[in-house]
Order: sequence, then structure tokens, then C-alpha cells
Amino acid sequence: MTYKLPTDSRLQQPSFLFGVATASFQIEGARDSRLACIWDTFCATPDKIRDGSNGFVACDHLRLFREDVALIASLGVDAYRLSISWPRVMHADGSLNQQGVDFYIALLDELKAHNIKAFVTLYHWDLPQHLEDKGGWLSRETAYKFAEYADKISLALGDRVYSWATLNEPFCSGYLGYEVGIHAPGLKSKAYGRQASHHLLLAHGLAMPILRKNCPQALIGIVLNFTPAYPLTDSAADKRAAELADEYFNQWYIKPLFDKAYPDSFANLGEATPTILAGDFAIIAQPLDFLGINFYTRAVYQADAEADFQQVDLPDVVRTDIGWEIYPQAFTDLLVSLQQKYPLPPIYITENGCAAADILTNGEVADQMRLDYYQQHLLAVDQAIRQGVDVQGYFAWSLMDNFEWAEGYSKRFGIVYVDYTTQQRVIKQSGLAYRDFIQQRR
Ligand code: IFM
Repeated sequence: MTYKLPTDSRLQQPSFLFGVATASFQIEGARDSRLACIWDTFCATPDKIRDGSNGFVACDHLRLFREDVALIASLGVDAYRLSISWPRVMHADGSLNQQGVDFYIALLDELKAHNIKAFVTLYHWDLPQHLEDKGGWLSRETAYKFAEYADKISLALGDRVYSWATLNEPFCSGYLGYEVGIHAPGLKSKAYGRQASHHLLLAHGLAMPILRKNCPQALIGIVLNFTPAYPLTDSAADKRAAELADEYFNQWYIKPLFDKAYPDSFANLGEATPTILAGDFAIIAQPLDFLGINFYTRAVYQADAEADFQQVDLPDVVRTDIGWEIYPQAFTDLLVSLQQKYPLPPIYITENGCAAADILTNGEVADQMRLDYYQQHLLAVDQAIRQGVDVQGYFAWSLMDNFEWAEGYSKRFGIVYVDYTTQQRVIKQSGLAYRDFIQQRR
């Protein structure tokens, strides 16, 4: 069993890069000198995490990283996308924590020894708690602290890193964390969400030239997630609702990068209007070597008398174990529409994947739904490339099952199964198919 793509597909060419992705808090564990982060605090707050779990051990990657790199290498991938834990590598006084830095040096050297390119994200949501205590992303100062962190860690890791991404999914940090409170730090205000999002983008813009200066050989960019918005019906009202939702959840994070402005609905924010200083958009709109795009699903909207839009849960659609509709056409549509709207740099699909209720039986995980999901979504990327989108790589989310944020360990996204009691890893059928697909390309 392997994935099947047309022989003339760009995804079949050896220059197209395939990888697997993870993030620090989700896999590493915290049994070292790392400081507390906002997710430790959130996990310790009752009723925030579905299964009451935390990231203290996670996949114990801190201890098992050499075995994990061997596992990654056994999949035959070209690249591994990981993130750095800010509170592991920086002391509260702003100096580097050498023990934490040494962990990443060892990990990156191990990857290099296996000829695997390192795609490193600087911020995948684990803000040091001491910075949250001073206002977190509501404070403009945090953006400057991020730039200092980017400076120090990029100098320390140097040319071990093939590609740097400043942020992963600022939508999730800003909106889920500060506006609706289902992610850390759990704050709930529209004004907070918009302000935090602005400071996150500012942090990105401040860090970009620093990374470029410190690592001139690396590809430097940002990773954004998109949930394309579709109208429930063809009515003008539903179409407008979908457009407004798209502005609010998707375009909000990409438009400032290229157009130095938020979407038009910014004008309707009223009391939730964030403070933006003169020159901020010039800082944010830095040239990008690449844009990372994360895609999982779409959302459907209808008009609403009281709000700009109302999300609708369609009955009778196929959903993954986390409840997200499987709708691969939205992936092609998204890539093509972004290409039409913005002067995009080369694109890497930095995340795409499927949660399933996997069961390990006789040493195997038969994850047919995930196999189908990857097959359909790889074809969707192929379609977008045929329509002119410059996609250069694809990362499966995730290398292995891990801490799925507010869902704890209850949702499995890995192409490798993790037994959390023994920390045994077993490559699922979707992972074996990924390995075989990559191998036959060569
Ligand atoms: O697990 C997350 C990841 O950390 C960010 N993107 C979405 C994934 C699935 O929810």
C-alpha cells in the first residue's frame, strides 16, 4: 500500500521535499531545566484539558530524541519540522540556558548526521510564563523579547538550521488563546484577541531581519493556518457571511504580511480595535523566503441577524476523530486563491493530517481513514501545483501521536503510534505508505 500520484506530478520529483512535523510542547516533556510556559499553567487549571493531562512527559522526546531521529530517518523523509521551546533555551533574565541549547544542538546534529534538513519554528505556542505574567502577547514588549530570543538562539544554532519559521499559526495563539480562551493562556475578549494577534505579527516582523542577518544561508518565513470559509447557500447574505469569516480567521494573518493592512472589516472592530503604532505594518511586511501553510479542514457559514457570520455544522459529512470535515477540494481552492490574492513566495505545506481513533492490534495500526486522507490531500496539492501554485514541500502532521493541546492525549494525529505507557513507537500503515511513496520516487 502506498500513495498514488500521477507520474508527471511535481510531488514525484526528487526536488520536492517531504517531511514530518512536531512541536516542542507536544512531544518533548519537561524533565530538565526548562522554565514553566503558559501551557503548563493552562494544564494545571481544572477543566481546561479534556483528559486532565499535561506536557510533563509527553512523548519523552527529550530522552528519546536519538531513537526518534532514527525513526524519522527510517521513513526516508528529506526534512523534519520541529519547534524550539523558548522557556527551555532562555533564562528569565534573557540569557541563554546552555543546557536547553545543548539539547537542540544535539538534536540538530543528529538530524544532520542522517542527512535530514531541519525546519525550525521559533514559537509554537509555549510562551514563558514569566512573560505572560507581564502581559504576554497583550504587551508590546513581548514582541521585542521574542526578537531577542530569535537573535540569541539563531546565533547559537547557526547553520545547523535549514529553515527558520518565526511563528506557527498566530491565529491559534491570538484568537484561541486570548479571544475565546480555549488555548493557553485562556483569556476571553475580542479586544485581547486582536491586540495579541497584532503583537504576534509584530514579533514576526521584528525577528525576520535578525534571522536573515544571523543565518543568511537559511530559508526564513512564517507558518500560517487556514480554514477556508464556504457559504451554506448561494444567497448573497451567506456569501457575505463566509467572506467576513474568511477575513476574520484567515486573511487577518496573511494580509498584513503582503498588503501592510488588515482586512476591510478592521474598520468595524469598534472597542476591540487594537493599538497599532506608526510603522508597525512596515515592520510586519518583511520579504519572505517561504510561506508555510497548514491545512486540515474547511468551515461553512451562514448569515446571522446578530453577528457577522454563523458557523454551521453540516450533517452527513465525513469527519475525522476531532470532528473536522474531510474536504480536500478546499485545500486546492485555498492554495489557488492565495496565489491570486498575494505575491506569494514559494510555499511549503508545513502541516496536513488527520486525527483518528487508532488501535494497536498485533503490532500494527490499520489507519485506513488517515491513508485515505493523505491520498486525497496529496492529490489536492498536486492539483494546486498544476494551477500554478509554487509548492515545494509537504510535511505530514504529525510524525507521532502527541499532546493535542486542549484535547490532551485523546486525539491521535501521528503517522507513528505512541504507547504512552511504554513510550513504544509503531509506524502506522499511513506512515509505511508515506515511507514507500518517498522511496519509490527515488
Ligand atoms: O497539533 C496541532 C499543531 O500543534 C498545530 N496545528 C494543528 C495541529 C492539529 O490540531
